[in-house]
Amino acid sequence: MELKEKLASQLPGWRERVNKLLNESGEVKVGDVTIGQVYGGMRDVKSLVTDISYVDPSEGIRFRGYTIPEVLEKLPKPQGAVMPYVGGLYYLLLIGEMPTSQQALEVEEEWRQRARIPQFVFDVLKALPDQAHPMLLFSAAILSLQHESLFARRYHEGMRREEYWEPMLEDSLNLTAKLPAIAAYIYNLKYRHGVPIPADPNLDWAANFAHRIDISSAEYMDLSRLYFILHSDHESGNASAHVTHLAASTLSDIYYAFSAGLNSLAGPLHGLANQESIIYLLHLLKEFGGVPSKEQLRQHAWETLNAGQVIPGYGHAVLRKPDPRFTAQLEYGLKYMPDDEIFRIARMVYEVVPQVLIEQGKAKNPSPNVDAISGALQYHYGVREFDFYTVMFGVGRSLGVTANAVWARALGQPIERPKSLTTAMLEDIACNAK
Ligand code: CMX
Repeated sequence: MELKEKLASQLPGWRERVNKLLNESGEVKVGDVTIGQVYGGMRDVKSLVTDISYVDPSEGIRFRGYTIPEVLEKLPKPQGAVMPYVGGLYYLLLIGEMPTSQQALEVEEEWRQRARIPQFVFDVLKALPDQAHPMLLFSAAILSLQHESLFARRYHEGMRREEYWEPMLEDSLNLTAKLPAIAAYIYNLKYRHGVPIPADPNLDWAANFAHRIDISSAEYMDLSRLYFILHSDHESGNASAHVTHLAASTLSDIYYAFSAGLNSLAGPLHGLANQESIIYLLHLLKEFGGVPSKEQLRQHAWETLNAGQVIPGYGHAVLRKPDPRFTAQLEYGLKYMPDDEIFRIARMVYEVVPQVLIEQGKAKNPSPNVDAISGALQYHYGVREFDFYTVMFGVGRSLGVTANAVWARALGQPIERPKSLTTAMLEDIACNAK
């Protein structure tokens, strides 16, 4: 597998680079931590490292140095498609080089060969209550796959540290290969006839997801590619990436680690915000019987804030400008569904809510994030079961966190264990600083 050979060839240089940095400059300070940050969710504390993506507060995400428009333009695409192969994006995240068509197709082929899902996964899913949230099903399915972890098996057989990354890569490819099918199975089980739709061997990873939830239009296949690419990675500090990394840092395998990460994605301040956003847009539609006027929406937004609620899809811990993942989806919507009512409400919210948040003066970033509009696009194509949206976010997020996990193993990143203090200690520090 070229992917594996390429990774192996990069490792000696990277190990040397990191060792040199640590040996020669390990004592150099990166920044100071304030009491506000200790008590405030570690915002802006620079204490994680990843070379796979970076979020600039004013520019947004770059994957391996490439902006979203660059990624969408430069990655190889299936014939006739507008959006690229997700396999190419995975290659870029893992290797750091823009893939050729052949390299992107090699990843797609690896996924095709590893996509078989053992029966016990379906049994686990069917055993859960009908009313269980799809994120519970998704996380449980991935956890049950732990049974097949190559890393766990090789570790217990005895494996040299330098070899850890290899079974981690194998596990990551095996896991990511199965996710569109698992997600589609959950969708069909919960909302449709319950009969799985077999994969089409002629379709790529993302298009097969669309096919397997029975939406086979070229437009929705392109949207699926776009959706999974946009949700893949957002550097290391976001909750789902960080939880996955933290869990994996104990040398637990990627199934345990990603299942844990998904459980944090399921929170309304993180991935579940896409579900909350569409609920908000549908509520506006019902309340105003169509697209509200600016003044109606302005008043409504104030009522939401005054009731102590957040406006889902707006604000961000790092970003200070509109999220380019939002912009990419907005552009997609403007091209394919400019007259769709929900999409028009999402646009109206974008026109009104940032100004309201500025006037309220609390949110550090009044702009939309990825979740403000993703549901509107899904809704348009008929994916209206909005409690499923976070599962789709999770399918995308698997790409970034598994790529990071492979590199963390390859570079021997240690178990994560920050130090905690008591409030009394912080009070003493504050007192001595006066
Ligand atoms: N609506 C109302 N209030 C908001 C807000 C919003 N969209 N965004 C921030 N605020 C408030 C915060 O609740 C906080 O209030 P308190 O001081 O009363 O606690 C204050 O503004 C300051 O918050 P902040 O420093 O700007 O934002 P944080 O880094 O603490 O939180 C986030 C970031 C995303 C959790 C927050 O903006 C939020 O709750 N947004 C809505 C939920 C959402 O869209 N989440 C998805 C984020 C993307 C993702 O992970 O998927």
